[in-house]
Formats: sequence, C-alpha cells, structure tokens
Amino acid sequence: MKERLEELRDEALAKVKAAEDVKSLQEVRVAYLGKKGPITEVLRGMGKLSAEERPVIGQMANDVRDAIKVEVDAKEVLLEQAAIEQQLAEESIDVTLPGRPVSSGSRHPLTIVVEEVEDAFLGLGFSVAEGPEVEVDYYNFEALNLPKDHPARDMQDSFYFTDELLLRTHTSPVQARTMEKHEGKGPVKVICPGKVFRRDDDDATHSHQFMQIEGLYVDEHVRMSDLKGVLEQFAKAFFGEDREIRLRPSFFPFTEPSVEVDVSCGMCAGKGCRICKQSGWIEVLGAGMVHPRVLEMSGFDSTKYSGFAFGMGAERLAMLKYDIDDIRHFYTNDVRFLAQFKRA
Ligand code: 2NM
Repeated sequence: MKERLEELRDEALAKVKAAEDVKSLQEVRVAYLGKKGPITEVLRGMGKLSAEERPVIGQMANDVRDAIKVEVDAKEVLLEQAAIEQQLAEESIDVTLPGRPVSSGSRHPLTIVVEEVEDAFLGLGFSVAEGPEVEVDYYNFEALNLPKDHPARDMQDSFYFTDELLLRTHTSPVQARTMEKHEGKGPVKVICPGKVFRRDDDDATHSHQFMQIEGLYVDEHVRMSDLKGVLEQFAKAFFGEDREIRLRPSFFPFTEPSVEVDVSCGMCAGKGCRICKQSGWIEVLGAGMVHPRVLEMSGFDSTKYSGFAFGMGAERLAMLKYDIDDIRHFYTNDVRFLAQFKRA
C-alpha cells in the first residue's frame, strides 16, 4: 500500500507539472483528490490493515494528498497568472498610433445663404416667418391680387392637387397670412424664406423647386426710399460694403409701383465682364410698394398704411456669391460640390 501511495503521488505530481492550462490542471485535481479518486480508495481499504499499520498508512495517505494539493494550488496560481499575462499581451493597445480620420459634414450652400440673408434682415429689425408649402388658392393667388383669370394661375404653370390646393409658387402667401394675423395693425416687418414650386423644365438656370426669400414691411408712412435704404443695406451686408444698387421699373401684380433691383458687379467693379454680361450690373431681386388691394384684402386700411415688399431666389444669390454655373448642383448633392462649403 505504501508503494501504491508513492506511485500515485509521483504520477499526480508529474501530471501537475505537465498541465499547460487551468482546465487540464483541474482535471488532475478531480482525478487524484476527488471523492472517487484513488487515494480515497486506498483509505477505504484500510479496514483490512493491522492496528499498527493503520495509522502509518493513514498518515501517509494524508501526506500524499496534502503534497498533491499544495502542488496543484501552486500550479493553479502560476497558470492563472500566465493566462492574465497572455490576455494583456494580446489585448494591449498602442496609444501612440494616430487616430482614424473622422469626416465631418457641412451645411448646404442654400442653408448658408438663407441664414446670411436672415442675419442681414434681423439686423434691420425684421423677424422670420414660415408657412405651409401646400397652399390654398386664396393665399397663393387671390389675396395677392392675382384674380381667377390671371395668366400666372394657368394649370400649366403650377403643381395643383385640386382646384383649390397647390404647391405654393412663391412665399408671398406667408406674408398674406402674416398681415391677416396682425388684424389691420402695423408694423408688420417679416422675411419669409422657404421652398417654392413651379412647373418648369429644369436647366442650368431653372429648377421646378427652388428657395425663395421674400420680405415685407407694412406701417404708416412706409415709402419707396425706405425700400431703397433697406435693400442697399442688405446688398452691402450680403455681397460686400463696396457694392451699390440700382432700381429699374418693372411690373408685379401685387406691387405698384414695381422695380427690378440690380447690384453692381463685384467681379469688374462696373467695368463689364462675363459675370455681368458687360453691363456692370447684376439683377438680384424684384420689389415694389405693396398694392393697395393686397393691403385691403389682408385687413389693412390702405389710406392709412403703406408698405414695401421684395422677393429673391436663394439659388441665384448663392450662384453669384460662390460663382456656381448650374442651379442643378444644389439638388444633385454630389459630395465633391457640397464639401467645398466646409467651414475652415
Ligand atoms: C417679389 C417682387 C415684388 C411680394 C409681395 C408680397 C406681398 F405679400 F406683400 F404682397 N410679398 N412679396 C413681392 C413683391 C415679391 O418677388 C420677386
């Protein structure tokens, strides 16, 4: 029995030594120290021993078991430490590696232009108003002195849902709604930016959907000179302090008198170039004194109140400011185009 115990001890210690991971070491522990292990078996057979042999063998069996346990425990600590070290080595991070570049987006050029126009007019005391893109006939046409038989109301020129409902063709209906809300009391001083829709064939300078920015100032004693002053301030704020404006007579159904407004060419300072088509001036917006019928329809007494209004296309402003040659760039959304408007 003594030999059997020595044999078991040597066998177990050799296996402990050979164990290469925690799992195989655990198998050795169970095999030799478990309840069904060979040492337990030896102890069970002790009944057949003489009274002198019994304590000797019992002592020895305990010593063998303790010896195996000490070695298994020690090896376990060793293997666990090795496992941790291996994991640390495998998962180590080189904090000195350069980071991966993160690409950032940019604001759309039309967003930039609309916000710049808003800033210029907010500085002159205007506020921003918005309204629905799907509009009723009354606000889009009737309230703006475009009666039922007016050519601008041709089914061919607008996107109609029904006889009464269409995609707005300008943002003027927002101004009609704004005037109505003021219930005949001034001042009304708003700019209305937003999408508008017209049934046009798209080309380099036309888009069936574009962004319009309209302005309106209604109060007592508002005059044409107020319009000139406000638009001159806007032109200088948006295009540059060295720019001048020029007014030419025109016609709109909702204003009387009406004007086209030119800004002096920034490329040639008035000498004539490809941008201004040799004229020294660039047409940027339409404007005029609000027609008395428009004031009356929106609830204002036209003998007491007067006002001016103007409208411009954000795409045209952006094309002039950034020298863009095709309106379709704004809606194609090629990132090579858009990325040019990143802030430094
Ligand atoms: C333009 C040109 C001239 C205009 C008129 C109005 C309103 F609602 F007050 F009658 N809003 N916008 C107007 C006037 C728009 O765009 C070229």
